[in-house]
Amino acid sequence: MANKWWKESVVYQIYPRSFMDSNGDGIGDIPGIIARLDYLKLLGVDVIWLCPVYESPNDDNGYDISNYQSIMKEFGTIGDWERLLAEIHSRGMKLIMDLVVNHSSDEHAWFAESRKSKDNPYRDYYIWRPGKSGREPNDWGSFFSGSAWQYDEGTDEYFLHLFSKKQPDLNWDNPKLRREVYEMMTWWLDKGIDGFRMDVINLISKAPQMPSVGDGKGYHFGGEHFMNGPRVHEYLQEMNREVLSKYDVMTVGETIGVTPEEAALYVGEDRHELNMVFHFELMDVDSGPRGKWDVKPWELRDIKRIIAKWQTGLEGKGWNSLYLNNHDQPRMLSRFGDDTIYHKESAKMLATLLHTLQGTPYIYQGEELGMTNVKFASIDDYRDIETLNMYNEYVAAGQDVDAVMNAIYVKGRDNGRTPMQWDGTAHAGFTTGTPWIAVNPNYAHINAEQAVSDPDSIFHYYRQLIAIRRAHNVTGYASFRLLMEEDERIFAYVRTRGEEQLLVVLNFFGEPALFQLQEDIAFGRHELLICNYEVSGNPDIRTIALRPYEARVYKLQR
Ligand code: ISL
Ligand code: CA
Repeated sequence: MANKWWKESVVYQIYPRSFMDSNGDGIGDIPGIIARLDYLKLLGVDVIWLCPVYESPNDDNGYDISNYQSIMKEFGTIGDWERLLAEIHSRGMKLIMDLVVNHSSDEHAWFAESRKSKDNPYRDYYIWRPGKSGREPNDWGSFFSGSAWQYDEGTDEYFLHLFSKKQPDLNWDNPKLRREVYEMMTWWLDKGIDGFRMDVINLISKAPQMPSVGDGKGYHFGGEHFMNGPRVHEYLQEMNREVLSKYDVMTVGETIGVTPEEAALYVGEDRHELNMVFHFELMDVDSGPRGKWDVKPWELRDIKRIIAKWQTGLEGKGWNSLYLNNHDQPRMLSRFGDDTIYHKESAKMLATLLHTLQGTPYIYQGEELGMTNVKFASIDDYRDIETLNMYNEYVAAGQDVDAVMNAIYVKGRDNGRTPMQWDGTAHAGFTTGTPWIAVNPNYAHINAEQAVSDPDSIFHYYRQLIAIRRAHNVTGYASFRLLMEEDERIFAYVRTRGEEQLLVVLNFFGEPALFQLQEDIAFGRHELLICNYEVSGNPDIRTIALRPYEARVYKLQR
């Protein structure tokens, strides 16, 4: 596969609202980020992905944009943003911005025009339909509960919103809308940014007939009619031709419900669309048949199967993105590791997985400290619209409140949105005021100040992993082969590129486990690159007695 800078980068995701507050209003902001850039430089990341910082009424924390070319007042000014970009670049890092163009805010000027009349020039910037027998045009449900349609009295029609009713979907079938989006992207690129993360970009093309999907009762997930829709590749190729191809930038698309085969159509190196996509298969591994709130325990064999499928499925075709959590997901350590007894060991084990696969790793803020899920006592302490809407819907339908709260503890998006834990002082040093969402009470011992001062911390282990990636090209580019496929406790694999090989062995549980190589692989000399425990000599790496959550990476010389 061709060498590219974005294949050799490690990305750090910032959720600005929760990163660092500089002025005591309880809301993270751009000057706060600037003040912490040296921390990110010390960590060693190459690229910063900034979640939306645009003007927004914050129905969905900035994913509802009312002006794409201005900065949210709480976060600062365009001058602050320009300084941020310059400070990032002066440290040799890059900046990618969030592009949210499946929908805008209902407070965007386009929508204010669009709803005025059926013949307004902006009418077709959004998706309007008349009702059917006094009801919504179809039975699609919104990702955030209820119908995906909202009735608007002014013109007696409904508009589509796959997310909240303050996030009307843009109509990509309208060439004028597409032109506006490309001009806006160009405006940011000309300011010198290094790429985009594209929010739910595989939802932009809706099947024109927009048929109902259910049995006549309630609302249903209509994904088959808007995921990877009929014209999505046409639009992305146009965007690439008109905009992206003119710059040396990276792109990563968030794509709900894609398989490796579909992903290859977005990221295939000969397709001129995107560089990588975020898939959701791993994030669905602990969801039951009724979706994300229908929590079931994950199984290591499923995790192995999914990762192996994506590693081999895109091999030689396109590039993988690697993530174990983000601002929409529970904390990886609470979900896939052990956030109590083996806090440090399991966080390092998961980090080893993230950084030794083919693809570009994404670290979500606080992950490098081992930040964990949170359990707020009351629903009033939660802020996320998805969580609050679900709670109201389920409780109104008579579900047990404790069961609903438990689902929130395991899957709620606010788990990943509590403020960054900088030190052991009040509110974890995030703000001198009252934070917009409470800090996780464990900040007294889990915080950046502690981590930076402790050479054995998770933070310094991440630094080591990033340094290894930089020193050994094999870690990013090599091909993947799963070992001990059926084993229920150990995740082991070999990565190969030319004469270079890596052996990665991970114990995914809190009990000892025995790695025994069954496959026919000739090991030559071996060198231990990293381990989350002390290791004293291991002449034969065909058999390794692993301690709880032990992770080892060997470099093999054939
Ligand atoms: O994971 C999810 C499925 O329940 C959702 O939390 C999430 O909405 C989905 O992954 C799409 O995410 C993106 O678009 C949303 C925004 O709320 C998320 O923060 C964003 O990452 C709408 O813009
Ligand atoms: Ca602030």
